[in-house]
Amino acid sequence: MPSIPRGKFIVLEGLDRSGKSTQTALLTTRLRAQNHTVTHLRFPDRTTPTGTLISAYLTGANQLSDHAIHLLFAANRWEKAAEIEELIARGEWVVADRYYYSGVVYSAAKGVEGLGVEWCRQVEVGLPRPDVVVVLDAGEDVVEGRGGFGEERYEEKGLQGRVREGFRMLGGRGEGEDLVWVDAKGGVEEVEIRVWEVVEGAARKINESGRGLRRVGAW
Ligand code: NYM
Ligand code: MG
Repeated sequence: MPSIPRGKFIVLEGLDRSGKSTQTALLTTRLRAQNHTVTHLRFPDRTTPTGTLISAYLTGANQLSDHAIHLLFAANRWEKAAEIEELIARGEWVVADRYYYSGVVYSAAKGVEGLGVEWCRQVEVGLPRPDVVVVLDAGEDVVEGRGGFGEERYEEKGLQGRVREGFRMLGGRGEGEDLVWVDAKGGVEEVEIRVWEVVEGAARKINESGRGLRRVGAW
């Protein structure tokens, strides 16, 4: 009898208000309808102790140094690392709304001395590496016009533009082949179909190759 294929680790990335929450929810629903067991994660996970601090920082309720908040975001992922590996090994799927790519590019987009991409990425090395990262591509001109934009720290057009450039830069460096851009400007259903094509293709390749889950490597 063939053994059960391992689970898949899928990440959706993009600017604020690019539709990640909607699309991760739709993807999760679709996978469950196909009888997969799916854990839907969201980073930052605001429910844990580190997440509470992060949330207060984002809403402006507390102040933290740029390095300290960067490390909290990373810690908030490391809290979930072992769980992700266990779920995948058991044949289950993990769908995450943001991951370390946001961690690197948002912090680096601040332009703070000593907080460049290499420094920022170092604390992410060793985390479970996603099988595919779908980057929902809607530019800063699009997202700034969407409802709710500007409510939290970082939701500012100039920074979002630098974040978008940051995602492009990650696509051209080590493990950049994991990132796949999907046009996120159309309707929800249109975008969902595009996301699904990417995810289905990635899953098929993994099942064919039998490749295991990897870890984020150093640059
Ligand atoms: N963000 C998110 C970071 O700055 N670093 C990270 O590691 C992660 C995961 O937090 N503006 C930023 C991006 C968002 C903000 O995320 C909150 P969301 O998905 O808008 O709740
Ligand atoms: Mg947001």
